[in-house]
Amino acid sequence: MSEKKLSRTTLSQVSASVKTPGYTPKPTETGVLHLGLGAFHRAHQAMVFDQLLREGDSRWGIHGVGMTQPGLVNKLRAQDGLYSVRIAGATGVEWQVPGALWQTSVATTERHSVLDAIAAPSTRWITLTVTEKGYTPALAQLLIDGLRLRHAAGLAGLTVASCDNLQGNGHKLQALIHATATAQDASLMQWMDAHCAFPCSMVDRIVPAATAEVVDAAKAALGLEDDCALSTETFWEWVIEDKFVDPADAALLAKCGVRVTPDVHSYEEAKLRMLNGSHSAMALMGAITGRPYIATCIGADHIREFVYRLMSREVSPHLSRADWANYRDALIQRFGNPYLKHSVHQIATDSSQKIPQRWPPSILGQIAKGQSFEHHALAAAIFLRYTLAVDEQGHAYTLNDPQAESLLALGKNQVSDVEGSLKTLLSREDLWGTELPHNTVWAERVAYWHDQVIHQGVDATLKFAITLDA
Ligand code: CS2
Repeated sequence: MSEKKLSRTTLSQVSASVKTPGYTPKPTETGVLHLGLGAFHRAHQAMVFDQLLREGDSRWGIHGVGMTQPGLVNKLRAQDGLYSVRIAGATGVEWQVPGALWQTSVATTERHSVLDAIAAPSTRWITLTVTEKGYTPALAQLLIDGLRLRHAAGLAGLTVASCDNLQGNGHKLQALIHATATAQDASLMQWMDAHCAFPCSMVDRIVPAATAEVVDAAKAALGLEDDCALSTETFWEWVIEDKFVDPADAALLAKCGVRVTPDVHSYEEAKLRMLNGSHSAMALMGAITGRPYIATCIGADHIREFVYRLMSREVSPHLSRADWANYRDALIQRFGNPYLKHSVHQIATDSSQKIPQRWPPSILGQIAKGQSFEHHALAAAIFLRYTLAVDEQGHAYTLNDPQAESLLALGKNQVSDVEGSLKTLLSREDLWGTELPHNTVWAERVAYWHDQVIHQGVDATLKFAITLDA
């Protein structure tokens, strides 16, 4: 049975049409420690590092760390760190097996090996995709403890690249580390600020959580079983601030198609507000109307038109990314990719942590210009309806969110006390920031759309909204 599974031993049996790594792992030379070994990293940065390794630069092998769950790490270990990626776009479908994952750990049970990796002489980079809710003192403490060992060993500093969907992610991470450090860490912090680099970065590639369909397709494509197979799109973008411990990394990454620039901000804001902002809105709509995937949502004319208007009218006026119209049009195409079975419930997960980066900046921008924010008000109303945890066909769904308890309480109340629950929702600074909770017009418009959503349903309300000229 095991010889039929993808591994370093069976790699040579993989079908010839699949691109496989032509290099041998050198675990003692592992150069990148990655925290947050999910689907995204494996189909994004790991493929960039794979490209560098293919070119013979052996400093980019990855030590991948699962933060809490051992499940995926165990499966990857059984396959010697190998997995396949289906890359699907308008031009067709390709399969690739990247070979960059050389070592793995689970942070909760193998903390020492993560610390050792931070303090290993070969380590040059730390990359992070720990999700919005992962930026906790525990994460900072892990980095502090590792950097302490590294500093004590007299080694060079590291490039520490946060790749999460947070504005100014590099600054946020560095600030979190400072906020967590104690007085005894003062000289360590001085060393860190002087010798480590925290570039901000924007990462973009749609990589849904793996499904049984992809695992089956991988078996057919590879001729071997692959329990860790992933599906993604052709498009990928990685924009990273030109701020590296080793300045020569800039040219190496740029050669692989990474955009290295002093201005990540304009890319970050466009991505968070256009892609992720639309994603969150569609995910909530899909959850309530029973549409399972983003592609199903964007396939409905009225949802596509709504998303197009949301981006064009309320998001774009506040972006500094010059080519936003091309980005928007490409996004509409990308959302419709039939190969990406991107579950709306996956994207609705942690909405309370995602919405603050994705919606309020556009709403506040519109308010400052005296312009309409009806699309975002309707999205906020849909968010409140989503907290009912039952779709319009009467099927219950789970709210996976660190704020699930307070959101579910809101959800229940909206039936008996609409005004009270709207007030509670819209006064939450953790969701909307400090300014929006005091805006009465915003509150009125969300209340208006919520009433429509509850009485007419989401689809009818969206169809009505796109007839308005606002
Ligand atoms: C999505 C993102 O799950 C989500 O919240 O919006 O994972 C999105 O697919 C990526 O940021 C695309 O780059």
